[in-house]
Amino acid sequence: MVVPAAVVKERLRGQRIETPSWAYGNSGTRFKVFAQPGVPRTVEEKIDDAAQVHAFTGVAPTVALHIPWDRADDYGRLAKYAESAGVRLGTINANVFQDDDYKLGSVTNPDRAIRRKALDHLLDCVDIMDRTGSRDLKLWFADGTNYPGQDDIRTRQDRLAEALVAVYERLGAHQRLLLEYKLFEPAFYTTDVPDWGTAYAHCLHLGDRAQVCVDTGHHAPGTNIEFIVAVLLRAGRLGAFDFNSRFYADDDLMVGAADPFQLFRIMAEVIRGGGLDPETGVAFMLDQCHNVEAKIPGQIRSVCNVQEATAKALLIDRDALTAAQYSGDVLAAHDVVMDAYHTDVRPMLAELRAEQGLDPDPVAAYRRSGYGERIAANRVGGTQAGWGA
Ligand SMILES: [Mn+2]
Repeated sequence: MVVPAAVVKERLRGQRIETPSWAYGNSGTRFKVFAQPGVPRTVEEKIDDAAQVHAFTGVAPTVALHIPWDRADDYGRLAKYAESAGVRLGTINANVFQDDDYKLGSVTNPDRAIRRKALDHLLDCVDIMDRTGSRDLKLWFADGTNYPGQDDIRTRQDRLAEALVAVYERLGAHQRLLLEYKLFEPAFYTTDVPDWGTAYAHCLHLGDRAQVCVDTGHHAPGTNIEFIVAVLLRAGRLGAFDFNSRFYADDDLMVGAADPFQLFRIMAEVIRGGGLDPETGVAFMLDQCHNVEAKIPGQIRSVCNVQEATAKALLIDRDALTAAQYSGDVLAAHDVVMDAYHTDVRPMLAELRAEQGLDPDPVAAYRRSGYGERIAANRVGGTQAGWGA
């Protein structure tokens, strides 16, 4: 049976996609950061930009902060500012990778004092969560080694586990720890949390509120990410996505740009495993940097890409698929999936937006609004906030 559009739209209405504060600031590669006019000079201006994405899409009501890039004197006041702008503060992202002290690692560093400094930062982030009302603390560690013998692989796991326990014990009853993994970079020989299995093992040891964050750019080429999603959801440990696209390494390009079929396959497994149900608590976050394209419309486009993949995945005729699978009809089963993927869902999404009082084309509407020209004219002087500041 064809899935009715009303059913798909109802599920889409409930989806929430979080945007990252760092997407609005200047970013680049290790070769060059290309400055763009109108980038935020303060965390408040980043929040203003995030509010634009929500205003035009209706599904991006929270913005993730990165500490210390988004450090504020008064986080309670910052939370109020966000509310007045039309959004809320979301996930707190810790940063233990930018100090000289962390050359040989943060929480896995051989030096106890440096490990303590890193842990203190993570605990500070939980204090901030208490004040912002954030649910999730996202941890990504750049820790690793470049050469065989540089440090003891197993001892580094022990140090990591010790720090994670200390952070987990500090969390409030409704707060979660999201552990992100990444195959390589900046470390090139070993990374201390290189894959979902390592992240999962640490989370199992910690408890139910320790969950894995799947950054779609953090795998080896050819990795079947939807399989990881299925396994983690089955185990009740998929906490969040960091969505982005990759062609080669950790490219942080717009989600759905490099491989929209992969994004569809991921969303199909999310839906199959109940991950779109609000009670499951899977957070859909963007983790992207717009190095050469305009940032706010880049975020709007990304949100729309996630919605399109979700809509297509919702269109999979589950009854027909199950029937084909049980009858061993491989081609029919594959056809059911591909029929959904090949459906043009853009008219449905345009209709959904119109029903919600939004413009059917959020990127075009943003461009017409003149916001980009206004910030380029007004945000002069000062230093851009965040990365590279
Ligand atoms: Mn990430």
